[in-house]
Amino acid sequence: RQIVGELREAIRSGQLVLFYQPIVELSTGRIEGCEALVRWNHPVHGLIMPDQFIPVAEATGLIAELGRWVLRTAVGQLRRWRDNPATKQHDFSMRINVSAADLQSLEFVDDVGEALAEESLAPESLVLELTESAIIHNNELDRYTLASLHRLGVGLEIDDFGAGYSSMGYLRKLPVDRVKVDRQFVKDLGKDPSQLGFVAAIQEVIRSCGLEGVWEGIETAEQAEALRSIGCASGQGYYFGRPLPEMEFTEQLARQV
Ligand code: G
Ligand code: G
Ligand code: NA
Ligand code: MN
Repeated sequence: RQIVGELREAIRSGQLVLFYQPIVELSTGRIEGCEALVRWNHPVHGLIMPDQFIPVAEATGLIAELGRWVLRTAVGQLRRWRDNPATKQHDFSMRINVSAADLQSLEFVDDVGEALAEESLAPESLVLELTESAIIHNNELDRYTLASLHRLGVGLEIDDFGAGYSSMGYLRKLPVDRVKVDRQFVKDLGKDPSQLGFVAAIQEVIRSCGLEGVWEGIETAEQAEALRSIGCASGQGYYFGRPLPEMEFTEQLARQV
């Protein structure tokens, strides 16, 4: 279809942009990282959201090229923030979304290693967000890629935890460090009193697996405070900041340091 050709051209001609959303340490409110979220700045249609073109990229194999662009751009951005006196912070980390197809590619691990080396960044400064569905088919190649990424030292995070029908067994088996809990669980905090107990139980499952929880979809001060009160470490959501273009996010970072 026409959109495939347009998207290929978009990647090559610089029409894709990354927006950045803060991830915050709940106990202090400090920005500890950001998630890079891709948008397509289309010359005619304006800003197109990823749910409109990521599935197309995945279905056509363009996702590998798109993923490489995201990786390079995000890592380059992190280097610029590290070099900028207004935004230097040592343990600030970049999170990128990785699709199932990336794990199926043997070059992916090398791409990640090279991108970090070229910008002289420590592997821990990059966290890869993997959806449950990406990990869950759990074949030989996925396991091999995950183990190699783990050995490389980049952070590995399960995204949208609890959204699908997957089992919890893999939390103990996969070499991941963090779990980002699907935003549906935060939505009812502050409305339904029994929800806090439920969320605390999820938090306990994550903690007992030796993992850190990241809570997304935080939109109010009450939700942030409720999560903090039960010991949740990190949060993300409109309450702390929307996904922003480079310049605006840089200003948000600079205000904080
Ligand atoms: O950006 P938005 O807030 O609309 O993101 C919607 C979804 O699009 C995200 O949850 C994520 O799954 C997907 N997405 C966003 N950016 C990327 C990206 O760079 N790569 C991949 N594979 N998916 C992305
Ligand atoms: O986990 P995932 O990659 O799907 O998360 C990113 C998506 O979540 C993006 O589409 C982003 O715009 C959206 N998002 C981020 N914070 C919030 C929030 O507080 N509320 C809602 N409804 N969506 C959010
Ligand atoms: Na994500
Ligand atoms: Mn999510």
